[in-house]
Amino acid sequence: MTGEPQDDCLFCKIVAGQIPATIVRETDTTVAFRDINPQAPTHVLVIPKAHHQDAAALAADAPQLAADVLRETRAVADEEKLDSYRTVFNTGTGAGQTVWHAHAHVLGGRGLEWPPG
Ligand code: IU
Repeated sequence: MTGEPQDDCLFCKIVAGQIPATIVRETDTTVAFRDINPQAPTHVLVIPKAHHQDAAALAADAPQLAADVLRETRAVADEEKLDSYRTVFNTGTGAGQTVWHAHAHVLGGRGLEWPPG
């Protein structure tokens, strides 16, 4: 069920402290940690603690929590001293989503091209 921890979800395990991650920020509702395969000098993932499969489900089912995630992307950028940064929600396989627990990528620290690949 949406919002409930999933046994087979890697990011739920990070939230539960069952697998390690380099956590940079934590709030009552969110966790931010460094991506294990960084695509930029700063590459941090911001996730809701509650399980929602993607950004669309998060926005539909828990809009306040979606706002919490978005607010935290800004907080991460501030902590990383990023004037410019990109916030990405890959939603669906065709867009490159590989982990089915909503997450915002915060990318910065280098020039970022547009359109993305
Ligand atoms: P995606 O948008 O679903 O493709 O992003 C998933 C990200 O999760 C991707 O950038 C991975 O490098 C990252 N990640 C991680 O940080 N730690 C992990 O244990 C695993 C994936 I699996």
